[in-house]
Amino acid sequence: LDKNIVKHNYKISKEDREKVLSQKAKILWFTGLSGSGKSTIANKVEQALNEQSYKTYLLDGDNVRFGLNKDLGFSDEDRVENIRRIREVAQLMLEAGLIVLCAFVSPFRADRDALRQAVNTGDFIEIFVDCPLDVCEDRDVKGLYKKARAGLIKDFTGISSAFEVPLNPEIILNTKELSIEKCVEKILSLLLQKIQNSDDSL
Ligand code: ADX
Repeated sequence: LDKNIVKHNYKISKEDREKVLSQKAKILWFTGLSGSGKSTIANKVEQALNEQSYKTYLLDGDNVRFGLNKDLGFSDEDRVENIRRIREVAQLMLEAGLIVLCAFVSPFRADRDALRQAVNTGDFIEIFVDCPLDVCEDRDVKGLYKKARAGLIKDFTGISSAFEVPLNPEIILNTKELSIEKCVEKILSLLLQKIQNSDDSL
């Protein structure tokens, strides 16, 4: 960090922006193996919120890696940097008053916890999209597991790279057992409950 940088205090706060938008800002963080259902569920949740006129934005691993993070690969080091940048973007969007949905494998606990610690308790909702590896591998929507097993992709999460299971997520969704609709319902009910409970000044 350059010693000559001094932080400027903004005159408008997160609360001011939330008031204008008539909503409470939150981060919904989806973590889980590739093929577990993160993007599918996050998209459905965003659709439901959008229909109810909530202001949202969806950050998704595959998409962000086409732009902001296109210089990053899948080594441990690059994954840490991937999530660090996403954390910064998500925090800015939270400050802007949005409900931010983040769908990333985000395999390392410390990286996810860093965001929890950086924002107000209650603003961060960690959703563990918990699907057994063999089910993700059977689905193999993108054909990546087959390639990883054949040794064509190195550092593949669940096969040749670690996934650290969340210890205290707000929501666990077993997508092997639970329908997408049930998963969406579960998220919406917790989110709306949290929004209403913190809803003192709207
Ligand atoms: S993260 O681990 O750094 O959080 P991120 O969510 O951005 O990963 O990207 C994961 C997506 O990239 C997966 O959904 C998958 O389609 C693709 N992918 C390509 N190579 C790998 C790999 N080695 N490990 C995991 N996912 C990979």
